[in-house]
Amino acid sequence: MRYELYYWPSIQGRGEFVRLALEEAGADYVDVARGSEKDGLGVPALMKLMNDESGATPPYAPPFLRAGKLLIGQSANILMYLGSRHKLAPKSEAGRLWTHQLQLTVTDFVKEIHDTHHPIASSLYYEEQKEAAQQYTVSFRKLRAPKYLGYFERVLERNPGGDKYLVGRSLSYADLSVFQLVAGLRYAFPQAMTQWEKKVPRVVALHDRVGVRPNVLAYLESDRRIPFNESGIFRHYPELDA
Ligand SMILES: N[C@@H](CCC(=O)N[C@@H](CS)C(=O)NCC(=O)O)C(=O)O
Repeated sequence: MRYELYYWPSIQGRGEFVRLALEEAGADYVDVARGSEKDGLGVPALMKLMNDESGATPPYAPPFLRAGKLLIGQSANILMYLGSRHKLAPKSEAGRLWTHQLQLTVTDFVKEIHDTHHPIASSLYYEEQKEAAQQYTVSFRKLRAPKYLGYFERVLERNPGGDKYLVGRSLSYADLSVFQLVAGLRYAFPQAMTQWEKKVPRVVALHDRVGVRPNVLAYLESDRRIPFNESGIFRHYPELDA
């Protein structure tokens, strides 16, 4: 089955957590909005699905994934689905729930990262909320980012299967997502991240381990990996990175 991923074509954003899972799994997928309009793809295809009033399970916002008859929204939900189909999560109920729990925590963290540049409203430009962004980011840098990263460090430390992966003894989609968090935070907050990383050596080692997996590495080096930029979740604004 060829999956159809629907996400904005010029940013990594929340779609990247799904792209990484599809790439690691070697899954057959089309990144719909990045395709050509001549082939019925591109942003119009994404908008068409978003505005479709006939579907009984409309997604709220991208990313969403078409898998045969299923149309699945919410990045954590998409990953839960891909995890069981592509051996990127344990089979047991407890293991599946735990991996999903970790992913929901990633989702929370992503929202707070987003709010560093959009603390007042997503509908306003960064330039219209710069002052509030600087205020918000003080506590993000001091408390929130270290707390989330420290949590994933503790999870690795306490994993009965060892500290190589977050869940058990093998890679899960949560590991891919923590890889993306580290890569993104390094881009957005290069100075602060140098300090945060000192306290989370297992998280950094996990990032390095995931980044050299053959499928992940091939993806990162391909033009399918959109470079970080100032339109996505992880934005580098030096004034926010004390
Ligand atoms: N919790 C959802 C959030 C989805 C979301 O906020 N998507 C963004 C793009 S990254 C969007 O287009 N939002 C439009 C909106 O919130 O109105 C997820 O993780 O998939």
